[in-house]
Amino acid sequence: FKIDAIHLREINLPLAHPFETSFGLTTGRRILLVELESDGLTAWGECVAGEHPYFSDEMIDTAWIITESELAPRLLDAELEGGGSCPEIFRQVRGHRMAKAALENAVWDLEAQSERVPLAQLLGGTRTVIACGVSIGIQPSIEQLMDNIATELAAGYQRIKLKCKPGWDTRVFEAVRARWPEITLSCDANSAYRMRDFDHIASWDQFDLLMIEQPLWYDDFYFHSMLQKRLETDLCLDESIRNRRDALAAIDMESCRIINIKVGRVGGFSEAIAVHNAAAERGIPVWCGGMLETGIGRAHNIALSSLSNFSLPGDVSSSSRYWSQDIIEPEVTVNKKGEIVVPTSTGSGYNIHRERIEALTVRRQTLRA
Ligand code: OSB
Ligand code: MG
Repeated sequence: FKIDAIHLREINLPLAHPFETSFGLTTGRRILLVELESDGLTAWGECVAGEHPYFSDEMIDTAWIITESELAPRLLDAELEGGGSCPEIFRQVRGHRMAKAALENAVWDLEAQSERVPLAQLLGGTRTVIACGVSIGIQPSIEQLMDNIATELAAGYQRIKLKCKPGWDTRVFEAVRARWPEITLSCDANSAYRMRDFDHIASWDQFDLLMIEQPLWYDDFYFHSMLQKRLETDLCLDESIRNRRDALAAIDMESCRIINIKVGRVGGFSEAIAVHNAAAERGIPVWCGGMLETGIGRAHNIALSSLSNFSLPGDVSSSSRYWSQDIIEPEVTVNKKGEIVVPTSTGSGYNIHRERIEALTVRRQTLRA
């Protein structure tokens, strides 16, 4: 099919609670949404790039420019078979994977609608429910963290991931393990450690963590493989994995034993499926990461998480953990077993709350074929 129009918009949405990582504090999000029109159908995509280039080198303003000047014109010119056509259409543009993913994922959504199948099924998903964990940001105090963990466990979440950094690590893990010796616990450093910290990180083997996520440089494989040799605990890579070849390199040199897949970070559903399959063939489990998405990105994460090798609880959690009101209906909810039920209706399975999006929009632009 052909895309008749692409609408870009920026919405500003305050977070219900601030989220702190080793690279900074987020209190609200500036989010680029794309809306595609094709033959009477509309489909949406969310760009997960942040306001600043701190998690990756992309940010909302670069994503906007690349989408407007390079990606949207190529998409409007193309004759598409489906979402899987996008990587080839965008191939000449290097990098900018989060910008590409927003458009590609919307095309997959469009394809699911036009074929009248659930998006999860179109992607090759087989799971009817997905296992959910939570990512808990760095807190002002250990007491505050303990309260948060108690709340999330009571809600049923299957895995607690603690954001950490030097000064918010060993002491915190000790306190959490003293109160909850048995829970499934992991940590995510977002690249906050260096080689001098190897012994320090090795001492965390005592906490029986499910994994340690991206402790070293955001673009590294080699030093993570050095570190993995020193640990009993499995390493997981997030930032370093940009595509299938990265996953193969990381698995081959044992830089990690688990992979976090974020569909925006790898450039869209096509590459996410390729990473998933490469890991599955080599016995490496994957899970779906999150980027503080609104319901549009969250719905796409749910569909992706229905693929079979998403065997560990992901960071896909309820809308209400992030937003006082989401921009989809119904909002994403998690049951008492810590699961999200994968929608079985056509497309993403959620409706867009257009009025709310209009009210939140601060910038817009339309491109036509
Ligand atoms: O590293 O997983 C990460 C949020 C923003 C940037 C990076 C990360 C995160 C999270 C939040 O951990 C996960 C979520 O959306 O729940
Ligand atoms: Mg991470």
